[in-house]
Amino acid sequence: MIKICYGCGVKLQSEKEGKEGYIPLNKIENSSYCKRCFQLMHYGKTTIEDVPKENKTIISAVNNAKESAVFLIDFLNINNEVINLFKQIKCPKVLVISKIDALPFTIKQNNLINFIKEYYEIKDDVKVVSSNKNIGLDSLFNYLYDKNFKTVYILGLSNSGKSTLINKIIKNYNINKNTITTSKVPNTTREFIRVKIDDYLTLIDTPGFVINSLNYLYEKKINEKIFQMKKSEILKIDNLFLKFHEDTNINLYLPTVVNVKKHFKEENFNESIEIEKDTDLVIKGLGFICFKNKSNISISNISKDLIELRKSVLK
Ligand SMILES: Nc1nc2c(ncn2[C@@H]2O[C@H](COP(=O)(O)OP(=O)(O)OP(=O)(O)O)[C@@H](O)[C@H]2O)c(=O)[nH]1
Ligand SMILES: [Mg+2]
Repeated sequence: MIKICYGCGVKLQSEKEGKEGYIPLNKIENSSYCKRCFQLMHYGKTTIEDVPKENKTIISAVNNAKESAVFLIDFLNINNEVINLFKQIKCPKVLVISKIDALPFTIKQNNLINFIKEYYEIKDDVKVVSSNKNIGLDSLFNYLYDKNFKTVYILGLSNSGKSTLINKIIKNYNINKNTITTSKVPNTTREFIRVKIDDYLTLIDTPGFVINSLNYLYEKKINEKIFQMKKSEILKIDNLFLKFHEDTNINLYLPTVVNVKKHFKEENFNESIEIEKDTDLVIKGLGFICFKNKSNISISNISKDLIELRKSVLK
């Protein structure tokens, strides 16, 4: 009989140690989790090989199923590439801003929703949740019933909080308390995992989409930092450098783990960018910087395809 790992959705196997789904032969009878999920749950890391599913494989599976979808997006990962993935989903769907507990106090939820709808031209509904703080879950749950979403694919970038959301819904609304593996490691969920919540609703956990990004993870409240940069000054953001060619006020929105300070040594700057006033410089997988004034900057240690410019979310 084929047994599936409850934590990540792959077929359990005892032949190839170091590969997906491995579980020692003597454990396969009594355990519902592969070695990788066991390691992730207990140690937060794994030695098992990681091969992410391709985005287009996930998208076509969802589109062929003709069911419905919840697409999670978190504040620091709102960018064109993720929105384009959302737009490629061709079934009834809702965009849900996850980890809303981490939103800085200065950003108002309703303004953010309106911004996303307008700027990215989203016709579908946009909602918010925090699985950690139990915010918006009843509202989302009722929404799925009202809209007649019965089999719902939970989609989003890796680490957007899909499995955590499903576990929270299981905890709140279902008597079966088995949990799916969640972790700080990207691509935790490997296959589609069907979770029957009740006679009406089934949620399907999915492997996260992967895009070219810096892959910072955050669980705590996002840091908002304000800097006044003078002409010729350099700002160091972890390993990235930004050189300012005129006086500029900026607000940075970054995970708390990211170190930001002025830097007093010249670097090799390879790219220049002109930025209009009230524009966000989005650095994929890291966060964004809102430029209050028209500016000209040079960047170092970051490739241009990790960067997007957009009208500021603060406006
Ligand atoms: N602050 C905050 N962190 C969250 C929330 N939900 C999830 N996280 C964190 O985000 C990280 C990723 O969560 P997962 O649920 O494993 O994400 P996923 O989308 O299933 O990731 P993959 O399976 O890799 O695609 C974990 O460290 C969670 O603790 C939330 O509501 N608030
Ligand atoms: Mg997952």
